[in-house]
Amino acid sequence: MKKYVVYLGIISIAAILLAESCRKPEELTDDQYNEWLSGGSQTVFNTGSGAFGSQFAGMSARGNFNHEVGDAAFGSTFVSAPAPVHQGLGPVFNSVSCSSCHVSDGRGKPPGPGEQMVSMLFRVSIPGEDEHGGPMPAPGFGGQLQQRAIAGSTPEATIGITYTYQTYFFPDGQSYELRTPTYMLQTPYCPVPAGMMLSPRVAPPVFGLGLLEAIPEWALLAHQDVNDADHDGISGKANYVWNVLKNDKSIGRFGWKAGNPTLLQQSAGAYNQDMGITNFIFNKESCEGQTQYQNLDDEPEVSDSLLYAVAFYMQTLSVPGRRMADDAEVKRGKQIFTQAKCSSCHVPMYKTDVNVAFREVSNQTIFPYTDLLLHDMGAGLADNRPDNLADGNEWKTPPLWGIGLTQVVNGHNNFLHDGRARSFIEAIMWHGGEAAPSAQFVANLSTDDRNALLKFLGSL
Ligand code: HEC
Ligand code: HEC
Ligand SMILES: [Ca+2]
Ligand SMILES: [Ca+2]
Ligand SMILES: [Ca+2]
Repeated sequence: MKKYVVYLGIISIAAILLAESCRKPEELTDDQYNEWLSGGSQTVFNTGSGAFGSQFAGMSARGNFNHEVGDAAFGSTFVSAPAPVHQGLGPVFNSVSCSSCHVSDGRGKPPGPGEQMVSMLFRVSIPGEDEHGGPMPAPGFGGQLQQRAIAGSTPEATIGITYTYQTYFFPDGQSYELRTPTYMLQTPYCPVPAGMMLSPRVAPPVFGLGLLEAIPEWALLAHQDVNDADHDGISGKANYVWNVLKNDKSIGRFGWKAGNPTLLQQSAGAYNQDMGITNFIFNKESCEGQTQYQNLDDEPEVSDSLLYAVAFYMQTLSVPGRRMADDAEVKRGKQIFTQAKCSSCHVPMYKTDVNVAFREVSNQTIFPYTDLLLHDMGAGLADNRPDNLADGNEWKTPPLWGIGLTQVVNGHNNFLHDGRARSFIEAIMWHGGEAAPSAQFVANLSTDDRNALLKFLGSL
């Protein structure tokens, strides 16, 4: 409680600063904003295991109610029909609830040795594009591999994951180990089409997304430099993807390749593909056109209002505030973050659009540390599977806000799209392609400076 009072004080100072400079906001430097407030007014100072699960402050009673309905739906376990509630699971699916993958509103991880995949999934496609420029569904498998099925149906396939391990040394003599995954498609229920491509993805954290959705498109495009016209080695490309309700393309913001335009569509797609739950946006079972399809699509299996409530829940989770932002070593780490050009992609600060209809996300200064753009990350991280404008080497820069609380909330430090990294330093040393010079810069740091950088990441 005490902390809130202190931060309220800081908020009002920040508000004065903002008000004084509102004529020329573009001239404000990072330091003039309050970096403690990663999510602007939607920042929460909770450093415990629930750090990713707080609802926005200052919502109306109706907003709080919708958030709570969405929260309950996010945690609901679906079962196969007939059942009194939450029926319609499958016929094929990845998991039984949103929260079984987005654990505590945080991230998933790859399975351990001998375990089944729980909070991770595989996208699939064959070469070519669908009618909207998206990935071409694989005959028999569609756009996603479902490794589980209800009684009477067959899982599409399972995936075996093995790792090879290699040790490397920094110039200062310290060592680090990287593990490289290999994926094996096992027991497919039908012949695998030639050239089928697999894209492994762990569930990313889901807090702060309403603020990312509120960043104006022009502000994202301002960082775009598709052909690296300024020759700094960093490109950055917006993905443009099919927006079902708009019946047109929109900028992609969500998913590891920015393959999804809105939180509503992402949530509807998750119900449909990840759980086999039809809805008004995706009203055919994921196995439509395949042998397991039963054509039982007359009624959506999740109601429109519950779908909207879950999407609203995704829009209204607060961002954890910074810890130790004024610590001398953390501040030095932040300078190194800039010197290493991490901030070229992990762009620290944005201002959200003015939005009178959704004032909780309106006009907020936020510190997400992402540009939401696609970058070539090199062959080491490539999935070699295109996704709209993203090619096989490209990934969206993930936000880094709250990343220092991953261990506390999720009990692991598995990072990157497939969870292969087991620490910050492993995640950094996997950076290739456009980001290779940044990784090289970090490799050549003194032990103290590298530790300062890692401490800074831990403070986000
Ligand atoms: C089987 C695990 C799994 C389940 C179940 C699941 N998700 Fe996800 N979720 C993922 C993965 C993996 C991604 C990244 C997808 C991609 O890269 O395209 C994701 C991405 C998202 C995102 C975008 C996050 C971001 O930062 O880009 C949202 C929002 C989301 N899921 C919401 C939901 C909702 C709502 C449900 C339940 C209806 C749900 N998810 C169920 C695994 C899952
Ligand atoms: C060229 C753009 C670019 C630069 C430069 C860059 N990154 Fe990244 N970063 C990315 C992308 C893209 C990913 C996701 C890659 C993946 O999942 O395979 C990523 C992932 C990460 C992750 C893991 C995030 C997560 O949610 O799993 C961390 C931590 C990280 N970067 C830190 C850094 C640091 C520190 C630096 C500077 C030394 C840096 N990055 C430089 C683009 C960049
Ligand atoms: Ca179903
Ligand atoms: Ca499928
Ligand atoms: Ca450039």
